[in-house]
Amino acid sequence: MTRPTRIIGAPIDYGANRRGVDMGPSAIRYGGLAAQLEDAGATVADDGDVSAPRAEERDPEAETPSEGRAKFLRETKAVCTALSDRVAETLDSGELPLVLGGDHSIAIGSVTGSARDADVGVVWFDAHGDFNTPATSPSGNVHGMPLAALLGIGDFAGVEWANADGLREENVAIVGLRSVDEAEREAIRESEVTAFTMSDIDEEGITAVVEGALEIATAGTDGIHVSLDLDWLDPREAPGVGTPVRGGVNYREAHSALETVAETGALRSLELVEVNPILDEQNETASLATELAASALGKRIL
Ligand code: 6HN
Ligand code: MN
Ligand code: MN
Ligand code: MN
Repeated sequence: MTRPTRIIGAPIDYGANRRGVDMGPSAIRYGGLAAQLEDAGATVADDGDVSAPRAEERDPEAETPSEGRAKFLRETKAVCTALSDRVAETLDSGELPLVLGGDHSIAIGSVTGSARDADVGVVWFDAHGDFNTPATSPSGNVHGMPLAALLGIGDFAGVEWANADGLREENVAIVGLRSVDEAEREAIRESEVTAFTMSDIDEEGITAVVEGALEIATAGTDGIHVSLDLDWLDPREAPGVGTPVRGGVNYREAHSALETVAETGALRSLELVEVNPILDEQNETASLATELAASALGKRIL
């Protein structure tokens, strides 16, 4: 038995350095999302997309942080604030929000919405730490910052729209890490966040690592938000992503991980991000995203 699921698209690529992930929501829907979710036993409603102005019409530096760089901060704030409300409303109505990105900066909206009236844990499947701040970011791209923003790290401290009320560092687990910037590494180490690297998966296996991550995210919380950056997978499995990094998990490991998520019964909200159809092959990364969502919602072979 699955809860009714509501799809919410966030078609933006303000936070990434190459165009294309703004087409992710369309590609994922076209890849058969609704049918996959129905196979998983979910009833599906689709809210369409939150509205987002075209990047070309905007000045990326219109709003600048007090230190460092964060491109399209003003637009990211507007979209994430709207998304946050939609996610919170969806949960209020007893449905499970399934957010489609878009670049990973949209997690600021998804997680603040999910953690508005509840204590929430987060499992962050990603090649990257997404723990930069405007001051430490080598790129100024906000998709490298959402975890730091949600947790109020550095200059994100006290930034109302970006900090997640019901999220504590000790309930956050990153899984699959293999690309981290120098200052980001320091910040992760200094935090209470737990990071499971690809080496941990090599040594312990995917099941043990994901069980460890879920234990962290469920400890003392009302439920978990799963943020699935498709670059978590190896680029051979998922070529259509904004920032591919070799050495990721394979197809079976990815499914197994999301099946383990489903088994907890604790899934509260889910997002699929960083699908870039322009770089994809025959929409295979988007299709894979739909399959993984179905696994997270409890689809089984038998
Ligand atoms: N993502 N660490 C790099 C940066 O620019 O901050 C890459 C971030 C990638 C973020 O894939 O969601
Ligand atoms: Mn990411
Ligand atoms: Mn990533
Ligand atoms: Mn707040």
